[in-house]
Amino acid sequence: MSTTTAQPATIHLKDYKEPDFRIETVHLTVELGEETTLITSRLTLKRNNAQAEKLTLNGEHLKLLSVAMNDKPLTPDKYELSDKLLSLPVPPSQKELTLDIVTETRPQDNTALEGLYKSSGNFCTQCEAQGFRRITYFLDRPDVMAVYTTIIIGDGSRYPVMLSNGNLTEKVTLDDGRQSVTWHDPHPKPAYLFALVAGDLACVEDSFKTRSGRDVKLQIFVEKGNEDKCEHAMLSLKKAMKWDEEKYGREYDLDIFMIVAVSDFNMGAMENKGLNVFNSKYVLASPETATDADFDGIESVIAHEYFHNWTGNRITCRDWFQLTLKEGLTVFRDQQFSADMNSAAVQRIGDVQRLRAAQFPEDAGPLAHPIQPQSYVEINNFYTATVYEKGAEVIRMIHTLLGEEKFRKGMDLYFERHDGQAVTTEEFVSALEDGSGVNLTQFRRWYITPGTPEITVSESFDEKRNTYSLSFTQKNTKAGDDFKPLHIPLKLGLLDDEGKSIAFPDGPFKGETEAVFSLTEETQDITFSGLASRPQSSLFRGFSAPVKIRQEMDDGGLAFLFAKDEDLFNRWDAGQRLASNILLKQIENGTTAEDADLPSPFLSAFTNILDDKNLDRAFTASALTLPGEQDIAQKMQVVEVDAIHAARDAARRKLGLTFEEKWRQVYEDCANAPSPNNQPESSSRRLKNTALHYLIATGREDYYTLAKTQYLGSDNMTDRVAALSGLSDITHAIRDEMFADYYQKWQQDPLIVDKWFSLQAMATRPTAIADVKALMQHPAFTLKNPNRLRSLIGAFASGNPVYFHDKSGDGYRILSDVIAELNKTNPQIAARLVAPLGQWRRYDTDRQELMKGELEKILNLSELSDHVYEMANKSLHN
Ligand code: B3K
Ligand code: ZN
Repeated sequence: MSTTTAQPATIHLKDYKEPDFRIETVHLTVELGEETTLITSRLTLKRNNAQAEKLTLNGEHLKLLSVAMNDKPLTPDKYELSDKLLSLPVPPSQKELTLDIVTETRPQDNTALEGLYKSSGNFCTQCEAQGFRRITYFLDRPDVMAVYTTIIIGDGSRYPVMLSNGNLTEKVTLDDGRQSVTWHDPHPKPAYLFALVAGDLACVEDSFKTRSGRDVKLQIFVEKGNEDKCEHAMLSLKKAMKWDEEKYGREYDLDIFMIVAVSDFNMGAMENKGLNVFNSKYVLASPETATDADFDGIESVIAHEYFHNWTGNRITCRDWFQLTLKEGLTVFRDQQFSADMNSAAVQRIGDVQRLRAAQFPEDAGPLAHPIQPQSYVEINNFYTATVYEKGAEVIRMIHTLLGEEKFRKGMDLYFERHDGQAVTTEEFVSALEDGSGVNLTQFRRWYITPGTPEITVSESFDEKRNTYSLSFTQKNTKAGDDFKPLHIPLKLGLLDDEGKSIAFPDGPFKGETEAVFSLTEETQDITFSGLASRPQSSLFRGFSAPVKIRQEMDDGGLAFLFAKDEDLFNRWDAGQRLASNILLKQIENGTTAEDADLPSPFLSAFTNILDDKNLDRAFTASALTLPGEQDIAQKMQVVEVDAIHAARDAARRKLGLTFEEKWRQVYEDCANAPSPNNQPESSSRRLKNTALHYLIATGREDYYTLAKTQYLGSDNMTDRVAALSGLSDITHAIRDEMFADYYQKWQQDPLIVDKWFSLQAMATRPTAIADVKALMQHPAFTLKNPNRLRSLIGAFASGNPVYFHDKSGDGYRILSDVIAELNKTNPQIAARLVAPLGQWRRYDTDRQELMKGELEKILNLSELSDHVYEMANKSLHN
């Protein structure tokens, strides 16, 4: 903690220096206790800088009991100790040394959930990014990679399961009756990948035979009673292991792979070597208790953490500025995996929805940063949508530019060249370049340029010459004065009047119907000759670059693409653009769909999709869902939350009423008839529930009853939650009855109760603010559990724009009061909640003042954590 007077230091990439010493081996002995836990560490070090005269180790929130160098105890006058560092003089003549350090911690009091802490009575750790320094004094930086041996000692009846990284080498009972287990991890690793778990946990076991024939033991540890909710996680793990072998040639490298599910966890999961620790939300599932979306989330997070074994663990980051090296790449890999396991188009739509919802606003606001940030105060604030999601788009663009085969060659070279190293994004790009033979010089700018590029497109058709020209201009308001055009892959197709693909009549892609062009200039034209008539272009297919497209296209053109484009992503996107345009026009005119019919090109394309029985039902559901309120907000100069909500709501009601019969039919078909073309049942549920929501939007009570019948009669959580969410916005006895019933039935299961909080937090009914305040007083609410906190406060601030931005300012106050509380106990989570207030420039002046007022209040808190300081300060002043 720092006070508001002393501003925390900013760390710059340009100041990176190699470590003065390297740690070769670590022998840790962790004696677990109910009061204090004792950590004895023996390190062997080698000098790396001939001149260095002292060795400085990181350590925070620790009680130092003793230090010995080369087996000689050091008295306190022989070292310097501050609240963050321990410095020991080492004469330059000394090339090697050993250190023995004994520290004490109190894991049960650790509410920050970093380092060693307790969750539901079990010990666990979280060391990324800088948690290891809360366990012992260390060179806590990713370019220091050591071989670890860990001995865990404790009460074997309380903590029969004791785990760490690598392989179990010994398990004995000591003379004093305590249990002692020893783990050895042969792979050198940075401290952030260290993990330790101890508790009375149940284990679900399976195995996987690698392609070279080795048997790997797979274990998932959960709190007792949850053993029956691990099947999907285990299956996902096996699929991921196989996929990584087939797609990237990557095999697992230890004899055992363990996953532990814990209930108190700051993020989704953590890829510790051989011992992944997971938020239980991303492990536990059965159809009874988890929704289809939960199942998808588990599949992708399990895969993500597993894939880190190669992209992150065997090849790690040189420093934290390189975070996207492992995160962007691994998100790209998990997206590829999920696309291969499920519908690729639906997966891509979801990827882009997440990017636009979280990353685009970040990139347009005060917290904008390049995927490789150049400076930070608190690294934990940089686990952002930009580093992850935009980082994944950057890798995807490399993949698009190189093509599958050359991309694989580049990746093979990357693995071969850098296995066992801590590297930079530059080394990654060089390997991809060398392996593929494709020049990526200009492409590198993506790594250092903040902001979402805007591409203005204009087109012309010369009837005399039969040429069609597209002109593209790049702009990026966040890039500042030194704006330089980026290398942007443009996947493009041309359609004829009927919507059929046209083969390119000339040029480098002659004869093909789809190709990737490179936009590299600030303004650039692409011309096609030999076309009989003006084609309809389909640009940035599959979202081939993370850009905003400014293209004048009338309703007819968008409706045409919405109805016909063979690229399903672009088909969906055209529908979203069209619907946004319609709603924005209404908002501008002060009308809603209650006043006038929706335009007929939109309605006929909508009908077209509604009637098309060959489409994947999950795709149909996405295509028939209007853009979210926040998507529409992004297209407005000054966001009008109430008008957006009213316009969207009225359009939903209109679509409900206009197609009421069809929705009923769709509902019936999806509920009863099997899905066509082997689509998964989840696709049918998704479309069925889309239909249900449109029926409810009609306002007819019959459909409230239908929702209740679905809720009561259903055997799965997807349908139950969909029925509840369909009714969550209304004020009606059926709604209250169902919410009460749900809590009553599921109150014992925290993950299910989280959904109950979220649905109410996001409900847009006039009592919303009072509802949220009342829920904060509910006995099941606590600030201590990150999932519970996110389910109420996170969901309200990010998922209920109308009431979070209520004119009274009450919504903002709820958030800043919670931030103030959490600043003391869990600064990492507190800092993550600041971003919605940082969007103040997007709102009217009254709201701006209110939001800024809350940010100022936060900055004036006494004992402001560095985490919250950085986020609030940038939000207010950048
Ligand atoms: N690498 C972790 C995230 C750690 C976050 C630290 N604040 C999970 C992941 O991205 O896989
Ligand atoms: Zn990751």
